[in-house]
Amino acid sequence: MSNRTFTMVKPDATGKGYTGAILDQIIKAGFSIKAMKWTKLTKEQAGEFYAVHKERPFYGELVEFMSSGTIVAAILEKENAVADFRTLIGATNPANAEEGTIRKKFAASVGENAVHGSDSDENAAIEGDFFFSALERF
Ligand code: RTP
Ligand code: MG
Repeated sequence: MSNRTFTMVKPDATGKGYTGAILDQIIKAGFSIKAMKWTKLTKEQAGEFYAVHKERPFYGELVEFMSSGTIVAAILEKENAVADFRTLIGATNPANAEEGTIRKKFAASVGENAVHGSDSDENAAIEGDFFFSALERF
């Protein structure tokens, strides 16, 4: 089991000024930041990042949304990082998310749900490599 995961603060949350509060909750939950950048994806980059969802009905909407504003991408470290981070963010649909989770507090809808969290160790590594070169991480 790896001790790293990858996250993005999504455009809805950066646009509403929630970035600081979300990062604060992540750090207070015991994650340390091993790389971070504030950036904006092109449609092509968002499409490539979410290529696993290409056949899903929401793919077009997802790509539009994820390229619609700035995002904060980060590599996080903690024991049991992938599973613990998904517990911290809560269910994909904020209506189903536990009280106190990041999505419950900051997300508006299933599409615009404030944060991304990797779903496996393998994808955490792939997603971290998508955003960060060896020089940008430690
Ligand atoms: P994420 O990858 O962003 O951490 O979210 P997740 O694992 O909880 O959910 P996933 O199934 O991987 O879906 C990726 C993102 O697509 C959008 N989505 N929209 N309209 C819809 O029904 C729908 N379903 C998913 C969400 O932004 C979701 O986070
Ligand atoms: Mg996912």
